[in-house]
Amino acid sequence: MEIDIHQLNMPWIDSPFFNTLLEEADYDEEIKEMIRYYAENGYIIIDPEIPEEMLDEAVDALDGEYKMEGRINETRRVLNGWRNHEVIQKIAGAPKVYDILKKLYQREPVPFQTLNFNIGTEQKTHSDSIHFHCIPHGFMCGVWVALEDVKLDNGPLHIYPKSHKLPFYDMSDLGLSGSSSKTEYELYGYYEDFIGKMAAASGLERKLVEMKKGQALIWAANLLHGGSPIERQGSTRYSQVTHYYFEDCIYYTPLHSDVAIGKMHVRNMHNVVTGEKIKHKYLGQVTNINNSVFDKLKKKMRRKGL
Ligand SMILES: O=C(O)CCC(=O)C(=O)O
Ligand SMILES: [Fe+2]
Repeated sequence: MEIDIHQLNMPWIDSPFFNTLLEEADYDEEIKEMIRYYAENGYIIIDPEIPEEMLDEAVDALDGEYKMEGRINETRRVLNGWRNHEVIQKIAGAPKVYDILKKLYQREPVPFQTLNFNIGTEQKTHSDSIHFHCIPHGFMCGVWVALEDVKLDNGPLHIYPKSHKLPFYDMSDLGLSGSSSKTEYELYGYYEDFIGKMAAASGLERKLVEMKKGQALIWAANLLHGGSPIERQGSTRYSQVTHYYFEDCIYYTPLHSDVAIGKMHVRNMHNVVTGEKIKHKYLGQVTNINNSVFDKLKKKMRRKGL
């Protein structure tokens, strides 16, 4: 029996045969270099070729959202603004971004969530995989678009280059039961504390990322990142993050799961560009995996008025 290294069920950037696969690929050297850089460092900065008017239109749309009573919660973020603003949907579906993501992952991108901000998030270091994991692993990335210049003083992103190669830490690795969460973020503080200490112990460099208006940063699923402190009081940091999965996976949230005992919070999502419901697939077959764990959690939260 012989396995075909071209048919493995994993992102090619994570394949043990990546060098051979890339060498064989029909791309010019510049594109190969971009893919190699991403595979090695877990991020790249690109020009997503989004017209300037579109960036400005998104800022105006956000100003409208932030003025609306009851729309924004204490996290100060606009969640899934694509439902109300075509421009957010267009940024998520930027052709150049799709083109690059297809090259990086060799599968069709599936944008499933947008987040917009008007100021820095100051979010602690984390890997998106704790929220957005999948089987097979690794078919997820974030695309962060600067809607204005981001400097060192208005809460830039920080990243740990190469940290995507660290192990993925599940809640059970921390001695915690994700599916026992009584609220959405009950255990998240423990996770953040662990990741902060783990990142420092890793010896990896923490890098602040300055970006020009219109540039985008793509990070791989497990890359450690967060928002840095806002040093200039009152400064804005308009931005859009679109989170993408790729086709042909089961998508779930480890923060609320205990996979080893069959408790998996699978995600109920829509493609933010097409509006279609996203199907879960296992080895090419659509699977109607149920979401009972999270449904119970939501019911519990509702009962408690949370
Ligand atoms: O914009 C930021 O500061 C961080 C956002 C982030 O981590 C995310 O959306 O996954
Ligand atoms: Fe994140």
